[in-house]
Amino acid sequence: MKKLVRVLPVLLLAVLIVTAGVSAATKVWTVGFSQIGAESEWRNANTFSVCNSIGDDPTLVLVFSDAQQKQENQIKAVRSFIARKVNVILFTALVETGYGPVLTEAKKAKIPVVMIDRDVAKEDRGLRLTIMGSDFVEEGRKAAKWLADYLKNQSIDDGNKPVNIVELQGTTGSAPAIERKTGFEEIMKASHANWKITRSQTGNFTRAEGKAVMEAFLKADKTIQVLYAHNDDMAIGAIQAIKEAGLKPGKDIIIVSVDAVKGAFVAMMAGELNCSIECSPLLGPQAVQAIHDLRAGKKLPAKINTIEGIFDQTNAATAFPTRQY
Ligand code: GYE
Repeated sequence: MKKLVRVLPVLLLAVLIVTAGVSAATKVWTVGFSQIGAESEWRNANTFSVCNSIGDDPTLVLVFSDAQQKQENQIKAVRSFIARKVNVILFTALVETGYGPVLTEAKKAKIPVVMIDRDVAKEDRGLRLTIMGSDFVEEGRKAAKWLADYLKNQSIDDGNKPVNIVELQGTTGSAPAIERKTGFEEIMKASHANWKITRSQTGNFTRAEGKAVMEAFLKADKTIQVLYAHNDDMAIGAIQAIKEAGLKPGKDIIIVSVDAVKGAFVAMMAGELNCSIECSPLLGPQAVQAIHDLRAGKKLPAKINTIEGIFDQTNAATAFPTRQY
């Protein structure tokens, strides 16, 4: 009897917790997700991760919109989410600027906007609740630092002779293109005065444009030593162009890129890509966590960072079997 008296409050508490869980769980939330397109392996993995994580959650209903690389489509999508009175908006900004008015509309409608991946411009950041994703400036720094070590170890850079670098930029005006350039140049200016970015053009984060731009670079310039590509897809396109020009990618031209998608691992294992800085697209689980926290009335941190690594030809084969994207 004594034992039962002791056990009863515990049981009661357990019942209370379970009921609270059920009632909170039954409060279904509608989530609007405005994605920018399907330009790269990274983007497809990101769409898959976010849509699946929401789809697997019985307490969430997803309204998905693919903007097909057009800002006006994104603005329309966010307006339709507002008209539908969704509970929360997940949003990736194609480019940084131009979303102020539509974000103001969401704010007026009291719908929280959680940025995933690409942020909006500084002046509009007060209109969204938080941003989750990678530190693109840091990725640019990591690329430059990796390159510095590699060039030194291979006795290619003596610190005096010029090192000629070409750059394939991501979508003009997008956060990762701006910030990956900034981070790389920061290290270059601080410690490698002899490095020169001799050509720099956008390849819009796609294989096809990466290839086309690299072809043009190679035709115009026989002195290219390094390619810095803002993503793997453009690097993979460029590798094709380099081969077609009769050169050896990864040897005649050293290539550093960002994302660490499976295609990059294949290229590294073939000796054709030298390094890829990881940028994880697997933001679905943390997006769902943030929505749960919001629904529970918790305050979200101003920035939710992802943890990432660096891969090159020394560790690509070991890491490859466990890669999820
Ligand atoms: O690096 C690129 C994609 O915004 C971080 O967009 C993302 C970038 C990614 O197309 O592959």
